[in-house]
Amino acid sequence: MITMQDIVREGHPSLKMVAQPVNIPASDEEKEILRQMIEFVKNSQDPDLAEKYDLRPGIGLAAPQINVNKRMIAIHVKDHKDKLFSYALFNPKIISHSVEKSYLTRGEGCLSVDREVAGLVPRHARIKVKATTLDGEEVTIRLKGMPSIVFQHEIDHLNGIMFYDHINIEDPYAIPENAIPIEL
Ligand code: SB7
Ligand code: NI
Repeated sequence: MITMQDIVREGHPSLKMVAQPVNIPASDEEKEILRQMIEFVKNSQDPDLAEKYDLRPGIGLAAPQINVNKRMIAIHVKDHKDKLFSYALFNPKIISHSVEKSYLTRGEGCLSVDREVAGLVPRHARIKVKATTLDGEEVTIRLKGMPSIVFQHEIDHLNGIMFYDHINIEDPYAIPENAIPIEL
């Protein structure tokens, strides 16, 4: 089982690397790691399990955060209408995105960052992602709102990019141009 002890923190080289694509069909070992990743994300949102295992609630996880340098992400998050977006994916790729942006009004955090980082993180408002599921099926997923932001946060991890790399250093709370505010 994955716990916080497995999560690498800022300063670890894994977080700055471009992760390797997974050869499809994925190996049993790769599938098992991805299954554990989605399990961790779900467990971290269960109050009893989170307390028992001292998990910080997370809505997503990327393999480099557990020091696995492969293109795998797990996401378990609800949108503003309470619709669940639960995905465990290999080789996720943004194949198109809106010009319009969005941002969380309260900024972002990261399980690999043990400090509050102030500032707004501009993201694409809408994205289309192509990926392969645990069952080996190729899927195309259209996302907006919070799920779109979480996908972009996780895919960034696969490219060695942290959420704060997007924050305007001169003025962290400058409202991004042409962007939809999203309240958490
Ligand atoms: C706020 C939090 C996350 C994504 C977008 C906005 C995920 C936090 C957990 N992670 O560090 C996953 O990489
Ligand atoms: Ni993160």
